[in-house]
Amino acid sequence: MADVLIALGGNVGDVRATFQKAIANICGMTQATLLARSSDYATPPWGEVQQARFINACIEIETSLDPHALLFTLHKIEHKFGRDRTKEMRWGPRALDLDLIAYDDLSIQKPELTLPHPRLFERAFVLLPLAEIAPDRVIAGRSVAAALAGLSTAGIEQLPPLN
Ligand code: A4P
Ligand code: MG
Repeated sequence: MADVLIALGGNVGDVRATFQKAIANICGMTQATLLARSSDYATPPWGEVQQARFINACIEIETSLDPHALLFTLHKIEHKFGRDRTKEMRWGPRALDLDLIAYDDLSIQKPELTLPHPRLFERAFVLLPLAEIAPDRVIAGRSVAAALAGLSTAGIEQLPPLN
């Protein structure tokens, strides 16, 4: 079994409801156990594109799927919840983005799958939810909490749980 961290993001539609359903789908479709789920966070948009604020969260799962099969399944779930990669721009608005952050301590350097996620350490919108569930996890030689300490979390708001 592998211990896997997944980041969720979105800024189109009812993102928090999408997350709930997407997490159930991730566990069902990857035969995974949900080990931890962060709060949802409202986050200022990162990148060049002018767009609505995002909701972000992170989960930790245990699965026996290999990393490529897992990413393939995550893409299927993105599509199921309204994401159409042919009609969107890089770093632009989307209903659901599922990024593989870490898969055990595995290192992969391919365009279709880079592990750990190559932009993890630039992104407070990933590290802040991750620090809630796995502050001591060491990724690429750095603990999540230490990596977060070097970034600004300005404008990021932790949201109360949904009823
Ligand atoms: N890929 C390679 N490695 C991975 C991995 N570890 N996990 C490949 C997931 N995918 C990986 O991904 C492009 C390609 O990367 C895929 O075909 C996959 O095989 P994508 O999700 O289609 O592209 P993207 O999402 O436009 O690019 P990227 O770099 O993942 O950007 P983001 O950050 O996901 O962009 N601001 C806030 N506050 N919160 C956000 O969630 N998200 C974005 C979207 C922009 N600004 C944001 C947020
Ligand atoms: Mg992505």
